[in-house]
Amino acid sequence: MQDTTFKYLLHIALLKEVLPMTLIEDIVTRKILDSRGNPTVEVEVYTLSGYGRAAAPAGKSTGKHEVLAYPAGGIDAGIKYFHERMDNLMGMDATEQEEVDKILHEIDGTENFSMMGGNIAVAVSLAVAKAAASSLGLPFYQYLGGVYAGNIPKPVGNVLGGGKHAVGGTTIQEMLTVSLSDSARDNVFANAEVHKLLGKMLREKFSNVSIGLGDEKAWIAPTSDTDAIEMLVEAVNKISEEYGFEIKPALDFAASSFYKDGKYVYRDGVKTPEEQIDFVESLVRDYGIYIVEDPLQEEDFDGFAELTRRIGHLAYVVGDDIFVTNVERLKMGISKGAANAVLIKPNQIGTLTDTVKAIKLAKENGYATVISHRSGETCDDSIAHIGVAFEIDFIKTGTIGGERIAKLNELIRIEEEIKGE
Ligand code: 2PG
Ligand code: MG
Repeated sequence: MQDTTFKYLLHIALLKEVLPMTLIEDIVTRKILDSRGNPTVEVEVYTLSGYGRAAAPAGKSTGKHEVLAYPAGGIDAGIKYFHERMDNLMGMDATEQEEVDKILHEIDGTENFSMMGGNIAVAVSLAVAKAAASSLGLPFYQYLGGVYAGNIPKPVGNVLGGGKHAVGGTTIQEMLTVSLSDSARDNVFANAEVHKLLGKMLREKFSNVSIGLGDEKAWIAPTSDTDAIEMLVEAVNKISEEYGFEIKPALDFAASSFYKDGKYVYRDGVKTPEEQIDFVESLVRDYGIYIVEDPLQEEDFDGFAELTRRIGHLAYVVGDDIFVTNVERLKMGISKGAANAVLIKPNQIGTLTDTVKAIKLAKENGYATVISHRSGETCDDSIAHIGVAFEIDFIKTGTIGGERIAKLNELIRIEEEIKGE
């Protein structure tokens, strides 16, 4: 027998041996706590030779067009609904992610996961992918991205905020720091230093008031938006100088959450949509804001397009609530030139396959990508792996706090593995 034929037959024999190892044997669901003390869902998927666990996060400033996190009856109703139908997934090959996600859509049967809940779907979908990776003995990022996966996204971290995440804070939901060195470890540490320095600056400025932390562990202080931005810029510049690499300021307005009756209602004044566009443009020009996320409300595609025309060459204009990780909404944005970057949140759309479709569409059209945590989180670190696997540009996941550093520390570990340091 020729050597090559022998190798081929051996290969087939081995494959036959290996394949059953990735078949789904069991699925376990449970309620666990999220970082706000609310129940969320955790799912475990078992194959003969592996296992994957994933948990869903929870948004507070959710987009109107996201899939529903849970059905009308709440998390228990969603879990019950899934349990009664999860036999459909048993025996499926965990490496057939698209098939698995198709079945999840079929099990639910609605456009927006309103029967089972997008949070249950996303936890199952991610747990299946992690089980497949574990069955094949591969790190999750490498299973998803292949041998060339290796770009570590730059971390974007919320350091001072308000909006729906912190009553009494700024109107703009998040003031963020973005560290841009080539080292993931240095970036993670530098962002945390910006957080620390801002805390010190705020305690000095507001010596008679107690300074708290919001949902994402960003500082809350009774400051105006523009004062807060000035402090952010000062802190970012100081740490940048100290660390010797670029660190930039960024903002997530989450503008839908303070858009009322056709106007943007700030604590210290009201702006028309035109004034809001001018305001955002001036912030980018005057303060060098590097990323502006959701600067306008979620239905204003034309406003996003106008703003992108004005500042798209200077800053990333990121769509979160406007796109909700949904390819149809993203396509609409692309056709109008609305935004030049997209926020990616797997639980906004409900499955890994749908998430990857949005990432690919964005990349094909030259949009930058930002993978993101939610304000309510667990220690699940899937987004760190997805970020590396698909060469995503940025990862927004806080700067401190157990549920945030779960992702950041995982980036450090992945970097070590990739660079072999
Ligand atoms: C956002 C997110 C995460 P939430 O608006 O980008 O920071 O908030 O999870 O509450 O939607
Ligand atoms: Mg946002």
